[in-house]
Amino acid sequence: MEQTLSIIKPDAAAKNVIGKIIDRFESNNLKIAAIKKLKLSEEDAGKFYAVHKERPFFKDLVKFMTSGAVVVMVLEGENAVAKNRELMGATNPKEAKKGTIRADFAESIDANAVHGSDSLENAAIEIAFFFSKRELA
Ligand code: IDP
Ligand code: MG
Repeated sequence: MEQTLSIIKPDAAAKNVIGKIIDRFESNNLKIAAIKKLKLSEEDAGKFYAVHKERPFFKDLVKFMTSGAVVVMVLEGENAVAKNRELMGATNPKEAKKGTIRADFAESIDANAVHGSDSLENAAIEIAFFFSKRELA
């Protein structure tokens, strides 16, 4: 059993498709182990995406991620990290496979509907960034 971090980004939350996205996870044997809706501060977003600090799109990414509320979740299940990445589709929705969340709900490479941890190691770091022990009980 694995856990991974998922974020429904501001574009998707604003489009009123939170439930539709959660249904993709639940229909594919991923359980919502923890969940909350919040608005990231600039500091939060900068810390969360610190690995991308040197990338040309970093500033835009922080601006976008703080532009509205997000839904942060811990998904739990067999191969949760890889399964979530598969359900999300490619970073650029134009390259995402048919039927994936990004193909169906995202507009552009910046506003791409969802985040998902890219490894088990990063999943643990990202989960701890957002959730306390009590919330994960
Ligand atoms: P991922 O979300 O599929 O793991 P990453 O490469 O980790 O993709 O990038 C993090 C986020 O940064 C992406 O989801 C996207 O919102 C944004 N991003 C990545 N590459 C670009 C780009 O070339 N232009 C603009 N935004 C980008
Ligand atoms: Mg990534």
